[in-house]
Amino acid sequence: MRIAFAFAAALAFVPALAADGHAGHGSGHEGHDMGAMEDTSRFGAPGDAAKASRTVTVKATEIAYDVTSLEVKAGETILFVLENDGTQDHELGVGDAAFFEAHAKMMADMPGMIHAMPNMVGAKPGETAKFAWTFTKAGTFQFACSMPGHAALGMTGTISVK
Ligand SMILES: [Cu+2]
Repeated sequence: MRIAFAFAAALAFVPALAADGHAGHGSGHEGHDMGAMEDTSRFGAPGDAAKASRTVTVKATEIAYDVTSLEVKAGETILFVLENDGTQDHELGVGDAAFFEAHAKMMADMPGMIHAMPNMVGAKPGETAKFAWTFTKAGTFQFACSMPGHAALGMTGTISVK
């Protein structure tokens, strides 16, 4: 409970800082960050759930995922299912380092925003959310929770596409 309260207090404090930032700076920097997020072609494309070759269920608790690595064949579509078995909101997104770096900045600027992205879902405690993603390129990518601080505490994993 103590951690949850501190977390809520931190979120309540951030909007004032974000408002100052918007007043003092131009929009060029933000535009760059958003661009890095929107270009998901670096790690794949939105998938058709009906054509998924398998379902990967990831359970979220405080503060961990029960899956930490995943191997995928290039061209494969995965149906990701996020099961929130915890007591806080959690997210599951797929991307590369640049995507998560840009998304973390956006989360700090706009706390409490609703995510409507093809490569990411969020779930409240006890809820389940899903999305399908097609991995079009070989490489090492990651999945992570974008709630502030969660990835650093271990809510992240590696996706190896071969
Ligand atoms: Cu989380």
